[in-house]
Amino acid sequence: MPIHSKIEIIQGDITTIGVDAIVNAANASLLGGGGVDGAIHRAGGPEILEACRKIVARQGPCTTGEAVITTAGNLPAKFVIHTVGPIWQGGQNGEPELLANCYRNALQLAVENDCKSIAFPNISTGVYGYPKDQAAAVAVAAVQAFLKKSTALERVAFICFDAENFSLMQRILQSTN
Ligand code: AR6
Repeated sequence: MPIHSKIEIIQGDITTIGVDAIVNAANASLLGGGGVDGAIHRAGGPEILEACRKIVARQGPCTTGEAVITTAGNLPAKFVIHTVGPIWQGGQNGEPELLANCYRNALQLAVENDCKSIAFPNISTGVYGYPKDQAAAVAVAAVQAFLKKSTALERVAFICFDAENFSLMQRILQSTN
């Protein structure tokens, strides 16, 4: 299947998406927060937080760009992959590479757990302040590069909560096809 037909852009709420894994834009503590993180824990229930606590007890806080996997609790997805995006600091502090690592590591973890489908939010573009146009370009490039070298995933969806991210993502994806 050509790579471009595996990628789709949807406007909506990631907690409603029935894929094998949804990705959470978490923070280092993995203890929840606002934005998409809050929505995932609210909708998924306490099982997710319990699993996150165990991970932190075992390995300590998550580093930026790292990804870890838990149950999805009550959500329609099977797993939640939690990754920690970079906080935007002007762009000269390795932000693009760190953001690309979030996508790469989440995709790799999905494949290792036999997932065929995965859905991403627009990591770092809320509270963490990453400019949406630049984040969209990094996200699309990282996913396309991964799908070129690994054929295990059949579907990668970007779930854009806001209209601005939705139209930016569509434009960037079209320009690369
Ligand atoms: N489904 C999909 N996307 C959503 C949803 C949803 N239900 N809700 C919000 N978004 P943010 P960050 C979008 O702030 O910038 C948390 O407190 C939102 O429109 O959730 O990576 C964590 O605990 C935006 O485009 O994550 C961290 O402390 C995108 O999700 C911190 O925020 C990301 O916005 C992480 O900041």
